Amino acid sequence: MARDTKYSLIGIVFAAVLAGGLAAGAQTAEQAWLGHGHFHGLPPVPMHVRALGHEPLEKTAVNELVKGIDNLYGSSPLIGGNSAEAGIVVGTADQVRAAYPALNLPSMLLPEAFWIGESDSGGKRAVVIAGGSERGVLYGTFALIRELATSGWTPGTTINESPAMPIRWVDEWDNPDGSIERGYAGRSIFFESGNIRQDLALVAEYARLLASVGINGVNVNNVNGASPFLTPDFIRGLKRIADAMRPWGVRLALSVDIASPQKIGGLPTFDPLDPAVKAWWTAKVNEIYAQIPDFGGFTVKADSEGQPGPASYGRTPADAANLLANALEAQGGVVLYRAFVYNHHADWRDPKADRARAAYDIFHPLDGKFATNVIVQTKEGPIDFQAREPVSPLFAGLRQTNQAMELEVTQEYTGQQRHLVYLAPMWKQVLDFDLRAGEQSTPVKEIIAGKSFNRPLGGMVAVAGVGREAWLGSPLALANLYAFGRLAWNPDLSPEEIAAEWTRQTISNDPEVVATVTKMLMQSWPAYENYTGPLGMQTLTDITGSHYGPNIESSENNGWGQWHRADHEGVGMDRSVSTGTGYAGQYPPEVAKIYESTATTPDELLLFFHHVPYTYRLHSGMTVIQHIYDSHYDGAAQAAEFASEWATLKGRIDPKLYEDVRDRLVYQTGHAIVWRDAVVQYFLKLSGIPDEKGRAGHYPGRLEAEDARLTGYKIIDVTPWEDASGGKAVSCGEADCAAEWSWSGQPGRYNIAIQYFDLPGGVAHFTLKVNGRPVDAWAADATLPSNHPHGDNSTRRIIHAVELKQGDMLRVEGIPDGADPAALDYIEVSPARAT
Ligand code: GCV
Repeated sequence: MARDTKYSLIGIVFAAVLAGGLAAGAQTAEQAWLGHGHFHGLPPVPMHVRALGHEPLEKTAVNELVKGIDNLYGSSPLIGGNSAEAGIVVGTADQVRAAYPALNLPSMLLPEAFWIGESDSGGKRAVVIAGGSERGVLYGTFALIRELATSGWTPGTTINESPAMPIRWVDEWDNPDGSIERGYAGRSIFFESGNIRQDLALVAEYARLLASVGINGVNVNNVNGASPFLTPDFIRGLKRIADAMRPWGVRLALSVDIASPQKIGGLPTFDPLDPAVKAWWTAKVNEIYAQIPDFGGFTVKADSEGQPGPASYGRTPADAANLLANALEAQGGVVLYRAFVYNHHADWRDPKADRARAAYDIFHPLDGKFATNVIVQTKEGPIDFQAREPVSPLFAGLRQTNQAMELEVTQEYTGQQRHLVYLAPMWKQVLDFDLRAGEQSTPVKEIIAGKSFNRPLGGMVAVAGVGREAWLGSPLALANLYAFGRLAWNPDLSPEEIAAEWTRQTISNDPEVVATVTKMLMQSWPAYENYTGPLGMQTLTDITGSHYGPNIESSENNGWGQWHRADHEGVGMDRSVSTGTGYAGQYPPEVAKIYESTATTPDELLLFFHHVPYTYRLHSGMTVIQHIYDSHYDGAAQAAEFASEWATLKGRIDPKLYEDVRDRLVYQTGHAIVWRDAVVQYFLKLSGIPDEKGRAGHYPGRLEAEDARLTGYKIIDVTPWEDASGGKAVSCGEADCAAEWSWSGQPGRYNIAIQYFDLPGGVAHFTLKVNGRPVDAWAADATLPSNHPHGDNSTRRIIHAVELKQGDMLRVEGIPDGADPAALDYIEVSPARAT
């Protein structure tokens, strides 16, 4: 990949403020980042497009150019013409060479590569897009649109790019009934009620979006429960999805259940070495290719979390992967075999048991045994998309096997799109991590690109989880999908520049808006890590439930193996070779040595690799327990900052977008406090060591519901206890209930926070009254997990600047509805800051 600006003429830079791209209405690719607003700046060259070829992807490229130019400059370009008229020329390298023989194109362009430069024939300047193939033409076109939308075209620029890795796919975990596993944006764009949806307009829009950042494959169905997708009816329906995506060069792939020959094929076995099973898969693959000639291939989850697998017959993952690979080979398909294979009934009493070891233990011995069209797909860390994990050692453990890295765009463990968490900085750390295989430089990005070990295939796959609610449910979450595509294309890009690019195209090109949004995005993952599970403890979320709110002990005393082993004395999992599970020894020696010792393990991963006392001093000089307290207070304060930073954008961006994101950030501020208080009070109780800053366990201005005068409300224990202040709340089993406190502070203006539980299955109503006068009333109408009062649904309402004097009566009235008992945790009264 190369990019150079031949001479430094400052070209036309389009910096005009644009109207918001995230407009309401139909769900389109424009809504995510292809809108580009309306710059109405001056175009760099005459808006006259000369198309040199007419293959389908070239036609798409020209259509996209027309749409992009229209969005940018407010008028459509003219199409056609000859070299004398052309302002933008679009074609394959061969077509460009024939039409512009004097132009100095690179001698070789790979099929997905493109070159963008200028021709100056007869004093007539044109911008030329030349693709290594029609696909390269399309990617080059999107690149030019991006360039125009973000910085404008600088005369003299040439851009010469090719993707870093061939596999750049998204996985969707969509089920036939239209639900989406770990999806947080509504229902499937592909399926409904056991069938393919009639209207596939959204699928085409999605393909546009993906192609615009170079993503070339979509695995459309859940890796769990995949067998129904291979029935003949379903395959005929899948053809329609493939047809809808094909104009953008996005290939369809499928998750398959390795037991399909038995489950839907009527065979008595699914043994990968059985000849009848082989014949079944070959026939099935041929049936698919008859409908979908450019079918991408299969993704497989086997012997994992209850999915059947080759282990049932004493066979290996290589046996299963090669069975499918052989069936696909003649047609050009590939197998993405997931290394997410582990025993979820592990013995938690066994100090040597360790889920983190599983992928390496199972797959490393099979290195070299996989067919050439198999790619082993490994999650970025050894556990499961936690807020922080070390890089999976398997990337260095497979040197004769193609590899892909799996990431999650859908924010399963990272706030489920209700929290702002821009994940590109985390992914970038993983991509850049040098595993030092063979004592050579082997950063993960080069391993998965096939460069380190000279592999023909490899890539990046993201579980995307898009749905029918604005793609990812929350506007700023789309930066993650964008960043995934950009990093899979070029892992050397920085998360900041990607964030700025996305902001410019989606929200505004106003430099202050770009700076503010970029800063917020960049701060969001560290903030989330701080107020959830720092020091490599993993996320500390409810791992047996929603994966959303806090539930610290849910990781312990069960077979799922996400243990952090917190006890009265200390915390962390000993994964050293000398005294622990030996996991650290799975890394190449230079890295293994770093993780083996507490002295060299970086603070942010200390508790992933070591069990230490709470009084252990980190490299930062702070004790572990004080770090736990501080990071949670810091993280919650950082989350509150996002709302303040966003407030500075009022009036500068689309008002609907402004309000939507503002409300989300206010919610996040409150939920970060739920997280902070849960983790802090848990470790305070467990360790018995006070917070040296005096915050843990002391909440000035907090008035507990269980201490109030209650009418109708009954006191309940909340489970887990740390999810409610003091472990208790009040719940209403009557038609209406009230909790009342008398205020004993100094007269003045106060903010009053009401912490309540917003349960699904009903819309409870609350009113705050001061001396009988209503000051606020609201409905508990959010959609949050857990059907009992829990950190998942604990929600904060803040009423600002209420005048109070000593003796005032504060009363919260709750009216339950359906399954929502208007449960209340506490109120907190704090001085209103003078503004
Ligand atoms: C599709 C995690 C998720 C599961 C997911 C699994 C996987 O365990 O919670 O929902 O299943 O990962 O990646 O297969």
